[in-house]
Amino acid sequence: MPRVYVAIGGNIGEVKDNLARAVMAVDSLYSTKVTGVSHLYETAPVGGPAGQPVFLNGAIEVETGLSPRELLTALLEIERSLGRVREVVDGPRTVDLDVILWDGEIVEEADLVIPHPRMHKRGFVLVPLEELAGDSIHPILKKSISAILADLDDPGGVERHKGSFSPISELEKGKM
Ligand code: PH2
Ligand code: MG
Ligand code: MG
Repeated sequence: MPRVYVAIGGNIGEVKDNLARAVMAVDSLYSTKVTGVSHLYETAPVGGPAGQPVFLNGAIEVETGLSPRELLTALLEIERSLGRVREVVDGPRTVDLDVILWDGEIVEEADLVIPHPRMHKRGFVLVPLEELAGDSIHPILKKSISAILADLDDPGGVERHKGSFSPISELEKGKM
């Protein structure tokens, strides 16, 4: 099955709980397993309204039999179920789930572009992604994730979150 990477983030409400719920919801999708979860990072907002709260960002690795379009639709539904309301571009959100890499594939449709068109410029995507997929090659830039991150002038205020984040092992232990 294809190996897919999804960036996760949010900056309003109980962000960590919502991210954990989102990861579990992805794991529950038809024909889909979450096979890796990065640490979380506290990241300075990029774009959007001035003064919006700091984000928590992370990345997950997913194996799925769904198509890119089916996964996108499912992720948008999970965002909605966790209370996401789209008001301001790049503005505050409870949860954002973005498909960033799909094996070595390139998808270019109006509302679905993979690799994610801005991922290579964003420390808040690359730092957690590197934990899971440092050696994966970006199919357009033909560079590894680690090399793209190393070439980024300024990852822009990305600090490792001190608390633990292990939604899937918690799930397997029956705690959540
Ligand atoms: N997402 C955005 C815009 N800006 N900034 C941070 N730090 N983290 C994000 O996840 C983020 C952002 C659009 O999706
Ligand atoms: Mg996003
Ligand atoms: Mg999004």
